[in-house]
Amino acid sequence: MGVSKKRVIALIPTKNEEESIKKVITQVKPWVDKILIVDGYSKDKTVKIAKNEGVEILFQEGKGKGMGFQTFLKKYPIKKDEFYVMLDGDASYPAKDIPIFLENLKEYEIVSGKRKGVRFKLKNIVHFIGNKIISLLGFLLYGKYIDICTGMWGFRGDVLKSMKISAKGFELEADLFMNMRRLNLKSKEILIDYFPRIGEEKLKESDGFRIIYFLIRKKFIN
Ligand SMILES: Nc1nc2c(ncn2[C@@H]2O[C@H](COP(=O)(O)OP(=O)(O)OP(=O)(O)O)[C@@H](O)[C@H]2O)c(=O)[nH]1
Ligand SMILES: [Mg+2]
Repeated sequence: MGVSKKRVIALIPTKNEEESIKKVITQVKPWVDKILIVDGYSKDKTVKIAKNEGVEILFQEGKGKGMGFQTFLKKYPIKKDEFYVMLDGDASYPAKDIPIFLENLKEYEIVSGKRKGVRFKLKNIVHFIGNKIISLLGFLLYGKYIDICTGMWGFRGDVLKSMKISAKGFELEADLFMNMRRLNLKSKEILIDYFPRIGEEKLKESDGFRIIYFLIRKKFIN
């Protein structure tokens, strides 16, 4: 059951997360009324495992995490007074913090997780610097500094209904941030743990450049 009186729905985007999805579902379940998985054509057992856990699956149109979110906005009957929490299906985000997100959604229209412990391991240096550059660019172009590339967000239903998302892939979070600014939403960042993902990485360095280009293009071109 959700901690708030509002109905709470967890949204989990997945693509080939068979190694982690059961763990994520188990961690999320106690805090929400419903779990909805938006799947991007997983070729492994992700969908089967999720179905066995009694979770609803929405099969996305097109390719990429952003297209998954767009399908959700188009197909899912979002209600204005519901609360939504989105987190990745790779077990890198702390489901135990969902109640904090819900508590803040009573006051704020959009809530996002600021990741601590994006560690300075050699493997992660490119990620770390890339994340900082993207956040800095977000500040320079849109006037607010947040951890843009975070995969944990909370939204009120009415806010989701007013969002316009054009991102197809991993620019999704940048698009959420831009919607936050464009709609002048009352927002809050919450400090969260960030764990090493279970399973295979899907984000590539080229995605970082795509996100940067997206932030610039949307500001100056369309
Ligand atoms: N619906 C949908 N989800 C996707 C797609 N691609 C990735 N995802 C999911 O989006 C979430 C974030 O993707 P990740 O691969 O973890 O990307 P990341 O967290 O930026 O980077 P790493 O964890 O380092 O790989 C995960 O839950 C993925 O399963 C897609 O095409 N469609
Ligand atoms: Mg991840």
